[in-house]
Amino acid sequence: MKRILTGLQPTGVITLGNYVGAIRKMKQLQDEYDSFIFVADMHAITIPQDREQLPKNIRSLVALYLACGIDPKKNTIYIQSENIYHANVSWMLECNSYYGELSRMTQFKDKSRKNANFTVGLLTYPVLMAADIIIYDADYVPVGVDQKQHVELARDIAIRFNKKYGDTFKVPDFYYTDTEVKIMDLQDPTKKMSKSAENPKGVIKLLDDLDDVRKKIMKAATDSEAVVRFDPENKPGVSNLMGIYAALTYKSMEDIEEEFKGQNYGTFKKAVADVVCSELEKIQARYYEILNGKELDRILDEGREKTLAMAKEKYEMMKKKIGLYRG
Ligand code: ATP
Ligand code: LTN
Repeated sequence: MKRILTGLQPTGVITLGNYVGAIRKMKQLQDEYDSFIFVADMHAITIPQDREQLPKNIRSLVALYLACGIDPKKNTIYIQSENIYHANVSWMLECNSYYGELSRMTQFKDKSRKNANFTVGLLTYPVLMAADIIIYDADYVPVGVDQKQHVELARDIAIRFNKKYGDTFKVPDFYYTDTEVKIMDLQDPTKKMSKSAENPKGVIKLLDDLDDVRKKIMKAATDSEAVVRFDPENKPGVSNLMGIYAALTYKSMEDIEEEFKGQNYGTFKKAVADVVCSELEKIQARYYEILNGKELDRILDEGREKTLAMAKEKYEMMKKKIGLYRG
């Protein structure tokens, strides 16, 4: 059975973008693949985090995975920082990665531009991500398109290590779907919907109050043409709402255009709000039950023990190949 693996950062409540871009893909694939999903908490500290809030976010993210339908019987679920091998493997990979390739990563360029005093962790972030992936010999990595470049770097690093030290890692691949959607900010549809956006009105979080969700959608930026037509370049707001509607109903853009032919944006937005709220309502109902139950810790303990044993094996193999042992 081929293996898929993904992680999300516990940097706040996850968004509709994270759900469609990553979690829901994992849910759809969990029957066909050996599935690994984790909390990328060490990636989260590449930018400052509140130390009281972070543990709450970590727990909440796991509860959200489960509430979104990630089945603990079909997935290995764990927390990155509970496994010391990720950072150790990452160091060995860092010593086989280049400053040039890391400084060219789009995410690094964006985030370092926002804060001149950025940490080195922001630069080496994709190497830790490569470690997360290749320690477990993952075949495919289901992430949103914004993370594709990092998966390609993980490929390059795996290939380079294999060439230099002999076959050690499986070379991973970005997981492509035919319905790849990048959900954009509702207020500024030229930017991706992001957990850390400054304006909360443009972002739908999975635990948002449903009345607020409805308001945010009804107030989403559109245009003056008053035609529901998919044209991301000239009609980014309407196209984004169509993308959300398509992702949740599995309808094609043509079908959606047909469905709302001759109707105004108010009617269209109401339909989008209805499908979003009905999806979130189900998730929220399960979330609170799971968050307060005992099951969550048992699942995480099991995930930790399983991944520690797997990662240790790879780590020892790497040490031997590199020559890190008593002569
Ligand atoms: P932050 O804003 O804190 O940087 P983020 O919202 O971009 O975070 P991540 O934790 O970096 O979220 O990403 C989690 C997963 O969600 C990744 O696989 C990423 O590709 C995917 N993702 C994030 N935003 C979107 C989006 N707007 N549309 C589709 N997929 C997305
Ligand atoms: N960088 C990813 C989170 C992440 C990840 C990974 C995703 C860390 N390690 C390994 C897939 C595989 C992000 O979504 N921001």
